[in-house]
Amino acid sequence: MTTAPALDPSETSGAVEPCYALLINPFYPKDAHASFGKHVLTPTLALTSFAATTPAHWRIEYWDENLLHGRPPCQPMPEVVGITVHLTFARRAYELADWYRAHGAKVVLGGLHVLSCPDECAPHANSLALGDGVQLWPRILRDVEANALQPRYLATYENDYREDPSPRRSILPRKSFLTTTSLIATRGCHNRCGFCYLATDGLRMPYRVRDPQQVAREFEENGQPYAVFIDNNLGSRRDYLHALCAALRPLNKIWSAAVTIDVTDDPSLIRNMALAGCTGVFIGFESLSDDNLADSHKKTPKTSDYARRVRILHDYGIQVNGSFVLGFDHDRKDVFARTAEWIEENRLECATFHILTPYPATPLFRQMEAEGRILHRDWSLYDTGHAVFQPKHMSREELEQGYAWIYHRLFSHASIWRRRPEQLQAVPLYVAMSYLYKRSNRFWHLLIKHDLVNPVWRPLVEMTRWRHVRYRRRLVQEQIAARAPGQVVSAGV
Ligand code: B12
Ligand code: SF4
Repeated sequence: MTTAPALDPSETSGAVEPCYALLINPFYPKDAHASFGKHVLTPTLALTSFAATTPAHWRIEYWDENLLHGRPPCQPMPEVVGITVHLTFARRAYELADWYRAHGAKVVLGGLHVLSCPDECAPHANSLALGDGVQLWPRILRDVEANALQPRYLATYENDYREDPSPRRSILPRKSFLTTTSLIATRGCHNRCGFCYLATDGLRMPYRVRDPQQVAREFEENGQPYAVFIDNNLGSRRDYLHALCAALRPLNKIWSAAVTIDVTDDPSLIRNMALAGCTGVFIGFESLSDDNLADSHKKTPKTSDYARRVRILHDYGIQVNGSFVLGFDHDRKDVFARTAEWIEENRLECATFHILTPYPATPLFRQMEAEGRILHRDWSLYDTGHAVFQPKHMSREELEQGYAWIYHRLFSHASIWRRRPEQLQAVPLYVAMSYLYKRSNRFWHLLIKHDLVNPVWRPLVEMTRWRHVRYRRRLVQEQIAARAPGQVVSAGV
């Protein structure tokens, strides 16, 4: 889980096959403190989103190096290799790019890191895609065919998102992920936190939404019981989320999504989410210190109100995966223990931790740089598991040790048990899921390598769906029983 497959420079490759494009998601080392399972939960939409715009006479193949099936194919050699680049796996992306170029393919690099550091990427590519691949990919392939490939292509995110085609999920290996239904309904976010990638220079991503019916159709058509919304914040516009829930509700499926805690301002929205199949939310609490949140310009309710808001989600059977950033300027050495205690007290079923990471070209990076606190520019360590800047109130080693400690504590038997849901019927599935996700790192590479991820996980997902459908019926019946005379309640679940 930590070493990429070798690329032998002397290896012979096949002849170049015209109009054959290979799309690669490069390997990245997995953090052993966190769950290896998270990497096969659901695939990124980076490649499938623009693969949908490939002209019919092109053959297209998808290769995710993180599925541990060895090095990407080269017999025959693709005419075009498209690689998505994030900072943590930029080095591997360049290795792949250099290898494929040396063997006759044309390499196109795209993704977030290409947008933030184009000059660093340029020497490794025939062409760079800066911005939205959905608009650029057909142009790039047309230019390849005309032998007129440009060094750079640029597209903004200001187009009408509703016009985008559905991602081409048929190219994904279905057995390799818990679900291949990664869905996206919105682009952008109403917030602009200084540490978030959305604040990267040159990335203008106005808030846009897709047609709820189209999103529901994609969910239905992909035939899986569970979907993960990969939106930055599915709750940015509440009227839209209400409409999306109405479209998802008749499917009788389950899903999870990232939202900000202020969605709980409107408990009727939480109820609608539950009725539409939401079983879990990923919430960026970021910090339990109001000062840290103010520094990062996150518009969020007071931290003293977080516990009440978590209860609203739990009351509707929605599990909470809390995301916490460690190492902010108001964090002292007690931040680890305090955060762990709060998570256990409020029974967050799952938690994810990140060491504060100043991504290049963001306001946070500029601030740290101006203060002389950036320790190095080895992007492979900008993976939120390493301290890459000098923290204010602790040493860099203390921050990394605290990060390891808090994961260890939250993945312990005692902590898993302390955080079990209050609804008794939900406990057995919670325990099974927690052990598979949090305590099986020694088995994950076997499940991944032998295509067993979906077969092993799927029964638990089906049971969760089945339990949730019954829970929804009960919710509606309770409302019917409590309704005022003459009030009409929809019984459809
Ligand atoms: C799904 C996801 C994951 C999945 C899968 C990751 C994977 N690489 O396989 C999992 C859960 C495993 C994961 C893990 C991590 N992730 Co992640 N993840 C996401 C998420 C939620 C969605 C990605 C996605 O599908 N976006 C939608 C697609 C359509 O957008 P896109 O990738 O930008 O692609 C478009 C363009 O960039 C372009 N494009 C992209 N590639 C290419 C290639 C070519 C050839 C072309 C032409 C165009 C093109 O076209 C696309 C359509 O417009 C994003 C947040 C987000 N909403 O984007 C975070 C995000 C990418 N993750 C992030 C991070 C930090 C991580 C972790 C390091 C966190 C951690 N500590 O565990 C790990 C490690 C993984 C890693 N090293 O990349 C950060 C990256 C920050 C940065 N500046 O690079 C993000 C932005 C989250 C955030 N808010 O900070 N992640
Ligand atoms: S709320 Fe989340 S997605 Fe939105 S800007 Fe802040 S960190 Fe980024």
